[in-house]
Amino acid sequence: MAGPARGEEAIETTGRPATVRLEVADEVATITLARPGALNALDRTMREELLAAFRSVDRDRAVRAVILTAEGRAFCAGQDLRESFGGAAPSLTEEIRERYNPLILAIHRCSKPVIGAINGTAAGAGFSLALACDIRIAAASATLVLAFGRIGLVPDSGVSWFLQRLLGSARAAELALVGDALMAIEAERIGLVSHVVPDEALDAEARALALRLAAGSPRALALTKRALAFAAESTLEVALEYEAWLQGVAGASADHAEGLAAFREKRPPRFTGE
Ligand code: T3D
Repeated sequence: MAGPARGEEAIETTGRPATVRLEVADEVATITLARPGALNALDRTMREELLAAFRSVDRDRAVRAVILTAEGRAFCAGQDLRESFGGAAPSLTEEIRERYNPLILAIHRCSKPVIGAINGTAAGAGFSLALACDIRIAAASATLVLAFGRIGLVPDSGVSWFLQRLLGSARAAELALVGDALMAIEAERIGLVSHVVPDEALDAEARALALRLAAGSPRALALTKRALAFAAESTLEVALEYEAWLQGVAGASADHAEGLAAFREKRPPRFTGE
């Protein structure tokens, strides 16, 4: 794979044309799924390239916010079913453990805020990719569908974990068991996506939000993500203690000093991540 991105680059791991593009501009990385002819279904190469892209932006100090989006009329149709073998080897357990779970963790644990710009259908593991993002914005024509049950599989790649936390158990059970497609507007109503925007405005809206995030303190944003992830698993007492500890870290940073100075001088802060 090529090194950290400047301008636009394709992530290639196999010598084949890249299926994922990574572009960095104005401290915002845009990761684009680029197999529109297959509705951006995840084949093995694409999963590897997507993982490489997230690892790259996580390491790259020049990146302060990330957008995950896709080319064409779909966001991602999930596992490429032309690559699936049903009951034949290799076992799906191993496949999910080795190929999907690291990808979901890389997105969710990315130290930069990740915006999912859902441009079209997100199905199966494509739905999971969207759920792993911190914030989701959807194009009005997008739909989200837990397609797993339709092919006799169970929701994977974090669906059971994310859905219950985002929606509560009853709504999560309905979605997971019934599996009806959700139109973007309904997904917004139940809180699964933050905003629905006209299709043609999606890129600009996602970018505007990413630029706002990129202007924030990288350190504070990374610690905020850690606080949220930690609190989801802990009691109030333990979460309070963790917040206090994180605040000690943030409070000792140059970014905090800069934030205070900017407040006193009535000017926008210039955060460096130090
Ligand atoms: O196997 C493992 O490794 C386990 C991992 C599981 C994780 C998963 O993600 S399981 C879920 C896999 N995904 C699905 O089951 C979704 C299947 N696709 C659909 O349900 C529908 O295609 C969509 C809802 C995504 C879109 O519907 P629509 O009507 O807009 O499009 P279409 O006509 O169904 O599909 C257009 C083309 O894309 C078509 O190809 P063709 O006939 O034009 O040559 C279709 O076969 C292809 N396509 C759609 N989804 C996939 C796909 N090809 C490969 N894999 C796909 N997932």
